[in-house]
Amino acid sequence: MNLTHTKLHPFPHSPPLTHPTFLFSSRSLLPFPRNLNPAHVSPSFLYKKHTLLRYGCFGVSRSRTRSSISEVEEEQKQKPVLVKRAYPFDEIEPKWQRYWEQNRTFRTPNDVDTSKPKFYVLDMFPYPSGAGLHVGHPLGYTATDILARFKRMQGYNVLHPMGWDAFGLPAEQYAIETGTHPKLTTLRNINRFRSQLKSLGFSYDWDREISTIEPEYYKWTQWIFLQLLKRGLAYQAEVPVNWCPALGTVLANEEVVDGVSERGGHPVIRKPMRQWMLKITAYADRLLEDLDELDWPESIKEMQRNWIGRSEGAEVEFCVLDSDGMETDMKITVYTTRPDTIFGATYLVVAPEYTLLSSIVSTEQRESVEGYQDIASRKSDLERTELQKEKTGVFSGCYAKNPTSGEPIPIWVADYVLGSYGTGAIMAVPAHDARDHEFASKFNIPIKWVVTPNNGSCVESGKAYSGEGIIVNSSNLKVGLDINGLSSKEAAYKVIEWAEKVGKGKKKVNYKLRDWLFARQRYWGEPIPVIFLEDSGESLPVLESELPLTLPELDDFTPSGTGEPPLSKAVSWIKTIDPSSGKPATRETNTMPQWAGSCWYYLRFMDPKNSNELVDKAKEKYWSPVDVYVGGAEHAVLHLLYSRFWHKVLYDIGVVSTKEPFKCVINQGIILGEVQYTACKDTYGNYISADSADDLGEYLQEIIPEERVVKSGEFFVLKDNPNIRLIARAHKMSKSRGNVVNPDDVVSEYGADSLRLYEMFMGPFRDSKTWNTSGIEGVHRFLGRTWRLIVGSPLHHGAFRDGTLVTDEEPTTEQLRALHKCIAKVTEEIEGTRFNTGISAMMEFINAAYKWDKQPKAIIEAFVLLLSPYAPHMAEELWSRLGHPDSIAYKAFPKADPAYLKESTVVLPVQINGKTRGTIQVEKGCSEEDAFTLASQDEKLSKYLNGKPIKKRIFVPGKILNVILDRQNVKAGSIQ
Ligand code: ANZ
Repeated sequence: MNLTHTKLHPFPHSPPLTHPTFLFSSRSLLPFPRNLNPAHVSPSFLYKKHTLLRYGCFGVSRSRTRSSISEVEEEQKQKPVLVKRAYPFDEIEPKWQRYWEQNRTFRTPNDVDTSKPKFYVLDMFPYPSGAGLHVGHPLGYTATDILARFKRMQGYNVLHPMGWDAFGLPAEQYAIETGTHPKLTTLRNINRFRSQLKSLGFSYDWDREISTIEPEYYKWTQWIFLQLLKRGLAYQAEVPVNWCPALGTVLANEEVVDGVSERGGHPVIRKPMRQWMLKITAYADRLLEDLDELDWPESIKEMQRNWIGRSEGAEVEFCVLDSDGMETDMKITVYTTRPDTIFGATYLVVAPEYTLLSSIVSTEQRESVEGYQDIASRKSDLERTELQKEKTGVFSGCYAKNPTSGEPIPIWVADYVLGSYGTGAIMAVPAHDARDHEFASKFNIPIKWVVTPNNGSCVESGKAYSGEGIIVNSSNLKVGLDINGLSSKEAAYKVIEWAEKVGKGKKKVNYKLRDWLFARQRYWGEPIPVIFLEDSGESLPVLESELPLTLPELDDFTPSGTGEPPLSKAVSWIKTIDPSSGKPATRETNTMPQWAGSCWYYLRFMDPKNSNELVDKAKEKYWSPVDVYVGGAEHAVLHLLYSRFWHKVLYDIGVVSTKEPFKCVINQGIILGEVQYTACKDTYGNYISADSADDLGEYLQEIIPEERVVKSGEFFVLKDNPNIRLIARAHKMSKSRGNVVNPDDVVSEYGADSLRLYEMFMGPFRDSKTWNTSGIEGVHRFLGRTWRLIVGSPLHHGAFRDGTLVTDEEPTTEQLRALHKCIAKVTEEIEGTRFNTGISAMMEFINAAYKWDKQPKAIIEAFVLLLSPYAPHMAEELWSRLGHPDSIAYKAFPKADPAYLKESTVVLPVQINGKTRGTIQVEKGCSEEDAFTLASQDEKLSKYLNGKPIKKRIFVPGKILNVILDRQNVKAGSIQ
């Protein structure tokens, strides 16, 4: 079904739905399950079934589309400015940013006093894209900035740097399209990013700024490569790459979509090419083991474990038979994690790219096998191994002998087996592996049961039983193996023991982790420092003294068309001489992948200008490891794994002193766009409630502006018709959806402090959250209230007075209590990275302070210190108005005094003649007399006490007041 059909379109005069006003992709057309409530499912799912209204029909909507952005902007220009500035942030913020810059306030000196504790807090440095910062960036950056400022105030030496991961594909693609040198584009983008970051008041040490594209930086990236090469950890191999014949270039995985090039839609094939590889697999065990020590989110650690994918099993040899069924010299070695199931192996499968395949395949089957190999070469590994995908394969025309049962079994070729894993061949056990079962059922291959579930439960018919259990049908005394009756574990052990004894196999550990393909056929990357002798082709490392090997200038960045990288066009650069032999040589023209520069940048920040060493030993020892590393969950595997690998190599060669680079990693959540409300309509254009839309079959959707929506219980409904339930959903911000919020706009409307505070206040730091403009107005008002409390209301002409309203009076106990409660909470919440609840505590404090007649300086100063990591511009301004000539950034963070944290009052039960008649609230140290007076004044208790003769009073301080009345003098009936 095509979403652009007009059959059900209620607006006959509207143009067909073909322009990009659609909100959702129409790629898949899944049926809409009846039991799903549309109010609870993702609209991308909903849109698989129904038609959309075009944007023009939506009325006023927050949703913008590319074609309508200008209309909406025009409309917004005409709107009156709704938000009145709550305080003069537009004067304060540039003033303090200038101050910090001029005074280099956040510079971490090279020679810090190392007797003080250190705190290294790092953001995943950004790729400076042409789009500039989006509001997702400041989320992590504000959190790290709060931590950095907080720790500085606690007396730590803080390292809080920023830099640029600046090599990358978009700049190169732009260069190809426009001829603009990627360096120009990248530097322009860096300048924009830097000024945007400065406008948010982040306390980076800009003296330490680094960029991966600068030769002084990539000199050391190249140096690390040479160390890897020296240790055999970098090597060359023929590896299949995505080759696009029409574009004449190799494509990165992200440039290939469904087997065709993203640009132009040309077919892409997998073609072996000479590549540089890094032997990360040599570190697989250490990368796995050391994960346990790290204070990282469990989910990332698990993803890394899965990526490394350690599995224990066995390699077993199967002898290939000739056409007469006799054993040949040829063997196929399979890798299996279930040697216990070997008697059930009724066929073998080899991958289409299996190297021995051409010598196995029979003459009759050769053509179909080669045809199959060709088709498989166009598929990615992911496509091939997708479980749901229908299995395909061809018979090789040849058989092998199952070494345990002695039976001949067919050898098939199928792409669900990958050449790059294990041995590229498997023994297929269709009774106990789902993929094998599906394959065997399709091609009528026998299925032999060899495992029964332990608990005797039935096995679902028509399906594989993949669990462990008790072994059956598995004995052949001719080969000396009987595993019947054993558990899967015992049987596996025994099969391995048998295979080792008869020389047919061995125990084997395998990893999913592959060596890292470390070459790109691109211009905009670090040159690989290797030369090739012209006569022998031998590869030699460039001398360390010749580094950096700088990227030559090029005017033409287009691919060469032959698969040779663009650097092959730098003819004079390529030609060189081997300094040791004087022989002519040529340079490597591949460049390093984008991951390279980001693998070790955290080390360079410790010593960014060192031209003799990657990092000075003493500095590294002091600053390592990174204490807190904040970034997006999308880097959970590759970046973090690659840098851990390089770090371990650097550890082995004595460059770094710690086994791991990042002690604690935190992923900030994603910020979704504003919630969008959608109503369902039947084909006549009548609204229908979202919960019943499902029954209709096809239906339409209309975006409803927020003004027409109210909340009713858990749901959102139309204001003028509460029976109509709406779909409420927030979407990832994207240009095409038109829901991107630009931080620059927020800064100019509300100020950087409001943006910082809002991003922290939106919700728990690690969770996904939705942007909400009224939320930012809320925190902006809070800052305004804080300002007015301390500085006073605006004067009649709108400006604010100089100085503050604080007084020199001694604070009251109540004020001290409110302050210290706030200090304790803010401190605890920053330490626990629960920034949102820290802000709530400050809001509570300000509410309490508004009830006081006077604002004692001692209280307000401490509060301003608390506020400063969050809203540094306002805090600096208030701090200076409070009479301090220098920055607040290094002033001691207040400490909570436990004396003020204890609850000051207790609830005291009051008994009269042994019966509890009520309670009174008293100060903790309250005397018997005061307690009695309070009880006599209490509305409920007074009627028992007033005017009554008292015989005795028993008072246990803080616990109870018991009053015994003189009964003889009490008139009957007056008390019970
Ligand atoms: C026989 C068998 C019987 C298997 C059974 C599984 C269940 P992991 O844990 O991922 O290492 N395999 C081996 N090499 C393969 C390749 N190159 N491509 C696709 N599959 C491959 O999985 C190892 C299991 O995956 C191996 O154990 C093998 O199938 C399959 F009841 O061997 B098994």
